[in-house]
Amino acid sequence: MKLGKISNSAFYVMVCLTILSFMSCSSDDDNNSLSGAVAPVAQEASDIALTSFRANWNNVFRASEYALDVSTNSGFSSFVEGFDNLSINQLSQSVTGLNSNTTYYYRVRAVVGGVISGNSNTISVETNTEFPDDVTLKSATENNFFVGVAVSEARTNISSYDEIYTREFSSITAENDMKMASIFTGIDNTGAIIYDWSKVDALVDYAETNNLNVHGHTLIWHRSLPQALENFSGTDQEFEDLIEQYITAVLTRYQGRINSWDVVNEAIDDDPNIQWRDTVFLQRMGEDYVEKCFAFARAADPNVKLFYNDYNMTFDGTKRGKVLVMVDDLLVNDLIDGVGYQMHIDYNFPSREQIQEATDEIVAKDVLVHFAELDVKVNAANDLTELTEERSQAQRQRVREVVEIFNAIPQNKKYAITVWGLKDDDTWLIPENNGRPEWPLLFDASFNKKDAYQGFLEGL
Ligand code: 9MR
Repeated sequence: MKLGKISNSAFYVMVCLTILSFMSCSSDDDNNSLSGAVAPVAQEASDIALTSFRANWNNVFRASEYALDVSTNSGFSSFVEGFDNLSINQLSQSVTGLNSNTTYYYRVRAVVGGVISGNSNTISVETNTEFPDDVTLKSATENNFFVGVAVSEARTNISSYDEIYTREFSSITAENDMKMASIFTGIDNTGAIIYDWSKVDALVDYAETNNLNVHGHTLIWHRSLPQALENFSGTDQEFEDLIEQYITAVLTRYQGRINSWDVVNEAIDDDPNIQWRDTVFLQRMGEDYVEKCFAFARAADPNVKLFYNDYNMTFDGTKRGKVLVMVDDLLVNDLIDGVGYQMHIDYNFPSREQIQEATDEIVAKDVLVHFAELDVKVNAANDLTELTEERSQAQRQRVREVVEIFNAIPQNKKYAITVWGLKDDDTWLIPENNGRPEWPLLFDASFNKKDAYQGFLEGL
């Protein structure tokens, strides 16, 4: 049979139809779907880390590039952002920005002469769950900001505590030992304050021996009132003189050894309509008592950094507004250097956006920022009798968010993140809530690193 002559354009159409029919026949999972467009063979992942891995595949003859998909599901019904048909002109690709402890899937196609192959085989890979032991909170934040821990003098010089304090942290804060009621033990018959410096001295020595910063907490707090001030029968002026005497004595004694102090703690009222909490300090010294205390501190030691510290600042915008006004007022006379946002938060509250907004507002002021007293409740609703894997991962994510937000603050304004205790069973929250189980810290009762600890590192 004699074949008729085929025109150029008809020949072209035929070629196209042939290619199209091949394409429609090739299943997505074919390894060798098209002549000239052989699918690559994906190889096992390498360089697997907490939040990244390297995807690998073999060479396809004459491929000009490859297209990589990464998904958290093996059906590829959604893609990891940035890894949806990503074109690559080499035989491996680093996949970053992932979550730890998560299974990912990847597949790849080859492009040969403008024709795309079917999908390779699918490789699954699980990101790591823990940082290696030589990465510590301290090493990961060096030259960036202090990572502090609330300590008590009674729990120093116990090897299991010491080992973690010195390995993981660059700063300490006394959870209770530097409060007024602990130092100011009475008034003698000449009217002078009687001091007990023993625990403060021991902690400051401990910090120096172990190269730890000390953030002092707290000079003035209505909940740590010495008996002698509670029942004080002298005049208001005599009361104020005692406060000046106290602040001056503490700052003078530890000049150059304690780097910063919470001068006044929790002075703002929670009632939106009331500025100052009703305390003996307000009653005796008047509405400018906060300013007076900061001025006493500045005069006693012009080099120590002076902080105001308060709670609910991340979500109570009204309270925060009042604090910010006070900060502005103190800044007029250069009386304040930093603000502590107490981070007693929940695994699901406040939102990341709320914490970010609160942070932006303090960063806009000319002060250092301290994320103080960090602990993350997971059992406020009392629905757990043990820390579940799910809640533990949620807590890890929360800690990661908090650290990410802090870490993004301009370098010259980052002071410290301080966790409020070392291990879960030491937390103030259990006695505070009549024994309700709680696991709010970075280490468990046996001194093991928790998921929340890994979340801190992930946030950096
Ligand atoms: O954690 C502290 C707890 O051990 C004390 O009993 C309590 C009263 O002194 O203070 C706790 O710490 C508080 C901190 O000093 C200021 N912000 C609120 C903290 C929790 O109450």
